[in-house]
Amino acid sequence: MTVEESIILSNGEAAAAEVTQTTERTPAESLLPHNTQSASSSNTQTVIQVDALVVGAGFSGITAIHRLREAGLTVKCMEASGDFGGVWNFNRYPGAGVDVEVPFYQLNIPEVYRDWTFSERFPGHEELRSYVAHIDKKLGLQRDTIFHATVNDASWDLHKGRWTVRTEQGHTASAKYLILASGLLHRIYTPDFPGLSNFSGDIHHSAAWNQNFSAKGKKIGLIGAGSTGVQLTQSLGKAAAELTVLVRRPGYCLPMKQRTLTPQEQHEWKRLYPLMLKAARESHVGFPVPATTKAALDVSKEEREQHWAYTWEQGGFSFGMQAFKDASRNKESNELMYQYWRSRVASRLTDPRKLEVMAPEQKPYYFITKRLPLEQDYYEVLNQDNVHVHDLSKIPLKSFTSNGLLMADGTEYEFDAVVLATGFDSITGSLTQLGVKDKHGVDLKTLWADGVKTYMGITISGFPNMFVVYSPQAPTPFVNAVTILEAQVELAVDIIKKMEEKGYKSIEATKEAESQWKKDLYAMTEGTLFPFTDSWWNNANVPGKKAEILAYVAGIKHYEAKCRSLVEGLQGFEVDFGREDGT
Ligand code: NA7
Repeated sequence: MTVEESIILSNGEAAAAEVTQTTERTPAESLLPHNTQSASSSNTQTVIQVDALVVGAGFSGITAIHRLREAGLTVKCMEASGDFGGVWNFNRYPGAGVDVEVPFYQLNIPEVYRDWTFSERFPGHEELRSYVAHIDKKLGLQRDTIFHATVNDASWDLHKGRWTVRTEQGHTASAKYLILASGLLHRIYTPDFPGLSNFSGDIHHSAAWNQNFSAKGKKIGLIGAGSTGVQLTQSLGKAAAELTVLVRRPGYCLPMKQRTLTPQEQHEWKRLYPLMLKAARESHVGFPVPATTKAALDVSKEEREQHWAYTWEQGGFSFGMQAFKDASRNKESNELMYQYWRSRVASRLTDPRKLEVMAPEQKPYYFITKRLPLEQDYYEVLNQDNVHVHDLSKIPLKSFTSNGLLMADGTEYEFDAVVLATGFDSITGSLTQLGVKDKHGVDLKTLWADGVKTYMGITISGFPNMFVVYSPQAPTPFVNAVTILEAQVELAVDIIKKMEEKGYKSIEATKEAESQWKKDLYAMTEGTLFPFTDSWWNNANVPGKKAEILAYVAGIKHYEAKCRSLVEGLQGFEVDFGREDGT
């Protein structure tokens, strides 16, 4: 049996009987289908030899497998969980779904989209998992994927010019190229709440949902009002006897305008998909909407309100994406936008006390400088008598008790369950847990302790032939995920193709190029309101992490054009040409 065959066998049905589970599954993993197996004795003893190794089988990993295969490389993907789909394997709470509308949250691969239709404008988590299963079927991804393979060590062999990658379960792989596609919002963040372990009721994080949990008739406390908190409020508020939403800062929610989609209308659109997806790629945030060329302060109140009303009715992110051009730079313009938003909320959230928490007169942070959640009937649910709102910014949480929560003013809440919608150790959290070392043996976690350093967001000095996709220091946090990950994967694969064509041994970003990239990133936000708001966009959501600018705010079109101009002549890289004479 060849090495390749032994790996295929270890992922296929034939091997199932001889495979044993070697690691404990995390709470989230225990919810997953065991559709493939953990390390078997056969694959722990052989070293997997491939051109490219991909870490992570979410949308970015899947795209990387596909594009690397197209480029003629041999590729394997290692995935810690038991299935494809990344975040959609973990986000299984009631009401979970994507805030990006069809057709923009899908891969730009005709053989995949040709015979797939979604049932709603904003698909839910179950449908997204079916979609991912469809991609797998179309592209035959399983034959190149090893599940339950948790990468915990990767080092560069200077002599061989290859990466050696190991997993917790005992796999070893050797690859010329390493592609980290480990995701942005994957590692759960549970704040260090005092007395958390004293609570005797159910407690779970949104991304590790207990499928046996029923909210019916229960008293529930929900911490968090980001996109996840909003979706959970909408579903739990309808089922629970009582729901108390504990809010530190409210999300500035936009109307989703969800609707069902017919196969017929998608059939019509499909002819236009190449154009639509190209236009998304050439846009600012991954949606082909016209940029607003006017400043709010240069037009009349009537014109402003007409524009806002129009974009509001479009639904989705339109209100934010088509903001007046001075909204993210001028405080007065930003305030006008906020007050318009607040008036729309006030027309629905009629309880004045709740309104003052969810849309206060004085805004707690600038509009559009933090992810805008989408909502369907959030404010109607908040209005319900069984739904309560607690303002943590005024009365913080003191501790968990055995029955619920004790607040700083002595108020006690009794809950049957507490749900944490507190977000993720985002952006860097997954990358720094992989045990990836630079060519001198220093872990990425150590190297990034005082701040993220990359070149173009996709390469890192000291890590030859390694590429990071769906990554920091790129437009990633604030744009459509699929658009940016496709752009980044294609950039990485184009560099690899160039190297293979020329027979180069390795490529590595220079320190100078890296530090210039960071300077450019900071320069872009100068004069904007983004640096004034803390959130996961700038790593400020987890205490102890270094808060910094991590988004390339000039947008996808600008980013890709800039990267392409640099990649063209391999500018900012040191190249090992693999020849004695250095040619
Ligand atoms: P987010 O957007 O990071 O939201 C987390 C929420 O949890 C947010 O309301 C936080 O308040 C709140 N939070 C976090 N820590 C605490 C503590 N210690 N006490 C009280 N409240 C806290 O995560 P989501 O899961 O909603 O969404 C993540 C992304 O997934 C989203 O942006 C989409 O791109 C998809 P804060 O606002 O920090 O005051």
